[in-house]
Amino acid sequence: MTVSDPVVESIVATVTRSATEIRQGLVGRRNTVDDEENPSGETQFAADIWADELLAERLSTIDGVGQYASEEQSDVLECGAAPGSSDTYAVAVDPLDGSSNLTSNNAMGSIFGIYADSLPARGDTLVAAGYVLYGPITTMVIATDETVSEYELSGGERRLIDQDVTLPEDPVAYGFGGRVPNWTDTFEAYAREIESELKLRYGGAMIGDVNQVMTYGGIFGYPALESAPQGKLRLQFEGNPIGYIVEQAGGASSDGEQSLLTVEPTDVHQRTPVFVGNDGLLERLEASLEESV
Ligand code: AHM
Ligand code: MG
Repeated sequence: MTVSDPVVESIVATVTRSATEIRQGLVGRRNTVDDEENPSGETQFAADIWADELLAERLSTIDGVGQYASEEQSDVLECGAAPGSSDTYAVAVDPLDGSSNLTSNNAMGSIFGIYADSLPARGDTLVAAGYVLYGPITTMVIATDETVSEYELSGGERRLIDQDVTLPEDPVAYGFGGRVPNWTDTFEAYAREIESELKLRYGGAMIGDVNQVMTYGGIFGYPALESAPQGKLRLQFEGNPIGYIVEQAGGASSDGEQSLLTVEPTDVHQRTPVFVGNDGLLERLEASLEESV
């Protein structure tokens, strides 16, 4: 199965091919790099820098990709005609999501969003988004405006295993980031309700945790913290692509007040609270955050 837009298909094929190499290249790149921080002020692992260089080189040279941006680089790379004009897109990437899990050898991911507009762009200008999950096997989920599909990746190829991924109606799993003492009172009250209804599944890599929600239904959230009112995750590289994927699969996304896809971006590296999952759970979340405790 191919994606109907040729530029989008090229991007997806390139990520597919690269994912196998990224997975193999993790060996020997689990160390942090002294004095290196990403634009969000976080320590970088050797694998973060390497995966970004590999994807930047390959994605920026695709005809029809006008901008490449990544969580690991301060500046947007201009590499073609301005996105928005003549079938040119901007690609925003989190090359290695959850890379602190390299130390403990747990799941990680790669995330990409393909925007029809110049970065920073609203999530509702995404034409496709996807993620790779490096679990016991490597899988990829791709959302377009037509459908959400899941693939198994092997040897640089992808094999379709589900061409219509939808969130199960009866939610089972939840995972919330940040330390409980740093949560706001309103979010803590909501979390207490949810933990009495659903099963905790939190592994410290958003992609692993979101894939639990995609598989079993439920909610993933990284909320605003008392110490970090904008939360931890980034809108362009994480919030928008995941919000788009979950919404296309029949679920909902929110920054606590509105769909992530309608948030007006001001900066490529801006952070946002991120919530994705079943509609009903997201509605309750937004109602709870409005209340005072
Ligand atoms: P990263 O993309 O720099 O690895 O950071 C994002 C990760 C998410 O995958 C995950 O949900 C979150 O950070 C975990 O943060 P914490 O360690 O605070 O639970
Ligand atoms: Mg990330």
